[in-house]
Amino acid sequence: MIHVVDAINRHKYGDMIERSYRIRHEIFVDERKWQNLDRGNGIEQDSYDTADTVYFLAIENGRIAGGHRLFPTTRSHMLSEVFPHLAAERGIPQGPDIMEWSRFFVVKEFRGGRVNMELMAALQEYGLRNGLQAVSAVFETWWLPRFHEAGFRVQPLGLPDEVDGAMTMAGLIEIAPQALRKVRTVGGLTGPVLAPLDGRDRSTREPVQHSEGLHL
Ligand code: A1S
Ligand code: SAM
Repeated sequence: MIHVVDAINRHKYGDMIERSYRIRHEIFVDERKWQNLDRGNGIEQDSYDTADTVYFLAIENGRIAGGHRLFPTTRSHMLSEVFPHLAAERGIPQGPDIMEWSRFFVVKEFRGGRVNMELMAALQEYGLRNGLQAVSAVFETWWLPRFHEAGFRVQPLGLPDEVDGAMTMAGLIEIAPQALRKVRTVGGLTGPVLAPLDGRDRSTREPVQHSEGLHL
């Protein structure tokens, strides 16, 4: 199951978010070698880890197996502050119904299967429950076939460019019932992946029936 953690329910997750920063350091600094994120303290945390950040954590038997995060585009965010040139063609999408998606990871021993698919499905499920139209993201181009296979529609915001030795682009990913349906089918998921209640707002807590008959 995927747990949604934000400022409202963070106290219920003890030190899970702190632990996720350490895992992010192992994955993004040590494994991916994104050296500009290294603060030398074993914790990977940037300006987009704030009280406004919504964290998604895959928790398996009390252990973090993966995660990602969303940050409001109504604030300065990674695309607007660090990578605006990647959105030179279509501009930077901003609004209350668009969030920026980043730091997607699966811990090594959980790779190659269900955790990845659950984390992908969690994005669509959360987005549909919370009225998001889309998420923006800056990603290496090898994500495009992954998005396609999962049924996510991506609108490129500009031309790809090299970042840290990797071809990287910005895109707007649609939140849509058909994407949730497809990712569930491809991932062999039989229903909602978001963990039921954790003290957050009503929309995230209670499963609902989407207007197109989809069980969220
Ligand atoms: C990005 C921002 C997001 C918000 C979008 O047969 P393989 O091993 O070649 O199959 C692989 C590759 O096709 C591809 N892939 C994974 N990592 C790649 C890389 N660094 N460069 C090029 N292609 C890569 O995905 C296939 C499956 O990968 P996997 O690791 O066996 O399994 P899984 O469970 O799908 O996990 C994929 C991720 C990317 C989540 C996992 O490898 C991971 O956590 N990597 C480190 C963190 C990371 O790079 N995150 C993306 C940046 S945020
Ligand atoms: N969208 C990605 C993510 O999910 O975190 C980051 C963008 S790009 C694929 C990877 C590059 O962005 C790496 O060189 C990484 O060091 C850099 N990067 C990630 N977060 C950053 C930040 N807050 N400030 C500056 N560079 C950052």
